[in-house]
Parts: sequence; C-alpha cells; structure tokens
Amino acid sequence: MDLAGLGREFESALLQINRVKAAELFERCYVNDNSFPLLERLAIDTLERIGEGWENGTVSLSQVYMSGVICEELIEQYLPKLLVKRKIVPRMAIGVLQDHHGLGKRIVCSVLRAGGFELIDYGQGLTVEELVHRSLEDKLEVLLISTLMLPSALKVKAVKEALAEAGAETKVIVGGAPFRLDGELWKRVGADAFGDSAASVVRIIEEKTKGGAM
Ligand code: B12
Repeated sequence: MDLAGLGREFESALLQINRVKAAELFERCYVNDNSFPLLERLAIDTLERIGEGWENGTVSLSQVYMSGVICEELIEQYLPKLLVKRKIVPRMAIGVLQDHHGLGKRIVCSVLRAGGFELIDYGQGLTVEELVHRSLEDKLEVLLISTLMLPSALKVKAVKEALAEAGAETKVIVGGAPFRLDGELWKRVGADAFGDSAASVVRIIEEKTKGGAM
C-alpha cells in the first residue's frame, strides 16, 4: 500500500471536510493489515501536516478543528475492542495538563482499556494543583500526562516536584507533541518515561511497573 499517497488523499479529504471520503480512506488503510497502529500513524502524521499548514498560513483554524473532529470520530470506530481480562494494577489515571487538546489522551485511554487495563480519566484542562490533588487522593502508582503545548509540557516538572514533596512515589509517564519534537524534554521535566504513541504505552507501563508489581 502506498501510505504516503493515502496520507495525501486523506489530508485533502479532511481539509475539504469530506467525512465520507475520509472514512473511505481510513477503511482502505485498515483493511490493508487490520492494525490499529497504522491508522494511528495515518491520523497523527496527517494532523501534524495540517498543523504545520496552519502555522505557515495555508490552513485555517476551522479546518484544523474539523480535521481533529473527523479523526476523532473515525478513530473511535476503529479502536481495538477486544477486551481480555481487566488488570487493576498498577493504579493509574490519565489527564491533559493545562491545555485542551484531548484527542491523544482519548486514544491512549481507549487503547489501554482495550488492552484490559483499568484507568481513571481525569479529563483535560487540568491545573498542576488539580492533577496533584487527584493523584494523591487516588493513591496513583502511575500518572499519565498528555500535553500538546510547550508551556503545558514544562509544567510537568511542577507536578513531579509536588508529588515528591508529598512523599508519593507515583511514576509519571508523558506524551504529546512537545515531547515528540524534543526527545530529551521528558528528562528535563523530570518525567519517568515518555511514550510517542498509544501503541507504546502498554510496553512502557509493563517495563516501569515490572508487569504490574511496583
Ligand atoms: C487538532 C489541533 C487542535 C484542535 C484540538 C482538537 C481536540 N479535540 O483535541 C483545536 C483546533 C481545538 C486546537 C486549538 C489550539 N491549538 Co492546536 N493543534 C492541533 C494539531 C493540529 C493536532 C493535535 C492532535 O490532535 N494530534 C493527533 C493526536 C492523536 O496526536 P497526539 O495528541 O500527539 O497524541 C498521540 C501521541 O502524541 C501520544 N500521546 C499523547 N498523549 C500521550 C500521553 C502519554 C502518557 C503517552 C504515553 C502518549 C501520549 O499518543 C497519541 C496517539 O498516538 C496540533 C499539531 C501537532 N503537531 O500536534 C496543534 C497544536 C498542538 N496546537 C497548537 C496551538 C498553539 C493551539 C491553540 C493555542 C491555538 C489558538 N491560537 O487558539 C489552541 C489551544 C487550545 C487549548 N487551550 O488547548 C500548537 C502548540 C504549539 C506549542 N509549541 O505549544 C500546535 C503544535 C500547532 C502548531 N504547530 O502551532 N488545536
């Protein structure tokens, strides 16, 4: 399959807000190997290019917004639905720090749930204080933080420090565009790990928690 060509067609369908065409292309990508990671790649790479188009003035904010909405609808339909056995350890939650880019968080959340993991969804637009308070209240072992904007990503440091001050040993795993663009950023903000996609999350959690036992 010519993934680059499919990506260009998908981008054009999104920019024209053509849901039918976008769905048809998504399905074409899916039937090729029945894998979620490939669909995830198609959505992320395309939205990234659209984001760049917005940055250099060739794409409007409404097109960016509608592209995000359409991708969200499509991904929702294709998320892996095969639940095996629920894993209740580690105690885990996910939230978007400061900003309101919720799609990545939603995907990570759904992929983990589809993989049998229990996790709490704290939602988006959270302050450092809210995130820390809820993590302590829920006695989390793993806190997943998604951020799409650099100022929000830098706030992870404050979350980590506040958790340490409170004596919590919660592992903080981060993801989102700023961490993908700067491969060392997660270390600078004191996170315990970084994942570049939803597909990578299960492996990281298993590594960080030795398969659940902390
Ligand atoms: C769609 C989009 C929007 C939509 C959001 C719709 C929604 N419901 O989420 C709308 C139009 C609303 C929007 C608004 C804004 N946006 Co915007 N947006 C984007 C865009 C184009 C795509 C983001 C996206 O949805 N990607 C697809 C998802 C699936 O990918 P993802 O989030 O990266 O998640 C994947 C991985 O990163 C990973 N992952 C994500 N989280 C986590 C967490 C963990 C723990 C792990 C392990 C993995 C993981 O797994 C996910 C699945 O694979 C990006 C461009 C980009 N390069 O990302 C800009 C971008 C993020 N936006 C940006 C900006 C500036 C804004 C606005 C401030 C614009 C404005 N002036 O109003 C507002 C702010 C809104 C707010 N307060 O939060 C900038 C941020 C720049 C910066 N350096 O900080 C970007 C980078 C665009 C740009 N190049 O300028 N945006």
